[in-house]
Amino acid sequence: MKAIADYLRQTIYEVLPALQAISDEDASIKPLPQKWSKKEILGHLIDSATNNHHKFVRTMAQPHMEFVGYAQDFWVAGQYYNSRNWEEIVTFWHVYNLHLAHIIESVNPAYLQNTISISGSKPFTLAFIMEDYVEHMKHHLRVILPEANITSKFQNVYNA
Ligand code: NI
Repeated sequence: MKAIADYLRQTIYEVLPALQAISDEDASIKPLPQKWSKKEILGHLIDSATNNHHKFVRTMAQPHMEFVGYAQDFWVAGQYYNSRNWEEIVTFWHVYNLHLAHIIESVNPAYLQNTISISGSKPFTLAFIMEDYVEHMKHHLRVILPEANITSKFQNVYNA
């Protein structure tokens, strides 16, 4: 899984300077009342990180894991990401993902075929959800940084 971990770290370091260059004021702007600001999108990626952190470690612990989804819009609104400091959101997202890259890199290969179902979905392997996690992140980073030309190796089909 070193390739996926490297892919995650590479994604982070590719966009980090551009994220840090965005002002706190710009990061708070909501394009439409019902659309997420940059703070809220990166906040959603922190929520994805923490939910996937649980998925990764819990799926390592047993051959099959039944997990629950989460109300994404409520998580973003309910945590008031838009009134958080942008620099701190970026740092938190950055450092949290370095830890997830470490988990992905270090996972015992014997666990990679363990499976997880989310709210009754079909089972996905741990290897697949780790890969898909990175693609979901890229999908949202493209919205924050449309000019950054963020490319994908895989298709994001599972994480939303
Ligand atoms: Ni999403």
